[in-house]
Amino acid sequence: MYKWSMFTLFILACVAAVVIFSIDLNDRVAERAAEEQAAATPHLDITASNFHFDKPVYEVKAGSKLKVTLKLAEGVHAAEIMGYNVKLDQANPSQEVTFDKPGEYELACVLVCGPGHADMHSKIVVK
Ligand SMILES: [Cu+2]
Repeated sequence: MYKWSMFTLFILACVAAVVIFSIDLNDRVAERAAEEQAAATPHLDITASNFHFDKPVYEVKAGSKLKVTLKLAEGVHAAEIMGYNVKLDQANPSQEVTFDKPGEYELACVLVCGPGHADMHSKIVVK
């Protein structure tokens, strides 16, 4: 009787282990699929440092829909693309934008971040 109980307990433990492993595996597969989809989404990354953006000019194709993301490499900044109603900061670093109006738009830091704040400007060129 004791051997039979131990055998049953062993089988139940094995089944539980397989179920737990398969649930964890499904979660990891779903996470990986979400990461791959995010990486495949066209994007425009803007990196801010004290007291400039990483490029003087960002060119985007007219009509493109991009996930625009503000990355902070140094200091705390916020960015606005004038004429496109795009405001990015630490709390809201990404926004999907459809660049449907060709032209040149000012990208500026809109958070007083230090002595070089007034010079933190770049351009977004939509063409
Ligand atoms: Cu600033």
